[in-house]
Amino acid sequence: MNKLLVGVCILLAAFLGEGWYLGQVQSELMETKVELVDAWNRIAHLERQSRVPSEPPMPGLYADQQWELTQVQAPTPGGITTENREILVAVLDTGIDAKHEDLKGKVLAEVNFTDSPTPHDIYGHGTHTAGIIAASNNGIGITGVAPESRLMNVKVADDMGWCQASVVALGIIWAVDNGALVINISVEIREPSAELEEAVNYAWSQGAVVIAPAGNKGGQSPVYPAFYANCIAVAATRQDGSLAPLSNYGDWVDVAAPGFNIYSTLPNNSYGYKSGTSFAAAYVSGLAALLFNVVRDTNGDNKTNDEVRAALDSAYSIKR
Ligand SMILES: [Ca+2]
Ligand SMILES: [Ca+2]
Repeated sequence: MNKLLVGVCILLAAFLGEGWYLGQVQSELMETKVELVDAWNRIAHLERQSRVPSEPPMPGLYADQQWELTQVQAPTPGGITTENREILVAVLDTGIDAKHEDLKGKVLAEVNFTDSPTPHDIYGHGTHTAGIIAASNNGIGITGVAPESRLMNVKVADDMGWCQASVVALGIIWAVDNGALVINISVEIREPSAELEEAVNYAWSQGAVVIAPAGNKGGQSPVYPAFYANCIAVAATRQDGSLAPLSNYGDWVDVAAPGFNIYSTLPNNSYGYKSGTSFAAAYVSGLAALLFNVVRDTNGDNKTNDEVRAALDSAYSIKR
């Protein structure tokens, strides 16, 4: 637990934009340092922009700490070049309300692996996740972490929020085969599944990153797929940067991100707050989408998911 708290403090410092943060990223990824600064500036810009009254607080905002963000040199809106590719993010969840005013035009593909009669989001979880990642920067509602990214609605959890490992595995394979580079799986499954692990490994082998919540039991027990080596496990922090009480933690958790009282899109053009490691995972998926724009294949393996993961690990990791 002490190690985790240290990590959370480090995470908090990262969000403050302190020099050591960029320094660490730069030292580990010299090739991409300028681009990473751009990505960071972009995020800082989005957070400041969200103070405009027409756009209520962005998910996960450290509202009390925004004055630190003003210390970061942010580009003007017209000068943003970081997000020049439309990265495809698969949202494996309870579906997405693709007609939401803040998600219109975002969902390029949808598939329903559940018994529900519709791929749309009845339960309300997947639409919230989708907004954190990709809500439009359009002067209404909220702005997602990667507002230029595009989404795949891969419904793997039913209208009560339940899902099975084998179904999630199918969803992962479908998403990868249809071009997703970021696979956000905001579900937690208690029992390990060889099928699920194989699907995660397949996604990694095809150049995608897989991101999943560490779980909401407030303990150290692993959940899946987050526990698997090729999946980035995300714990949730509160507004003050401390670990959210509901968040799981432990040596198997990779990074931490905002996941408490997160404001985002809900079905039928509404908005609201939710808490949980699911939403922390969504935040990291948005960052991953941004990073796919800026990293280069520094080790020559013809994939950039390893560089994206390295950047996330170095900037947001829970030090052990
Ligand atoms: Ca918006
Ligand atoms: Ca590479």
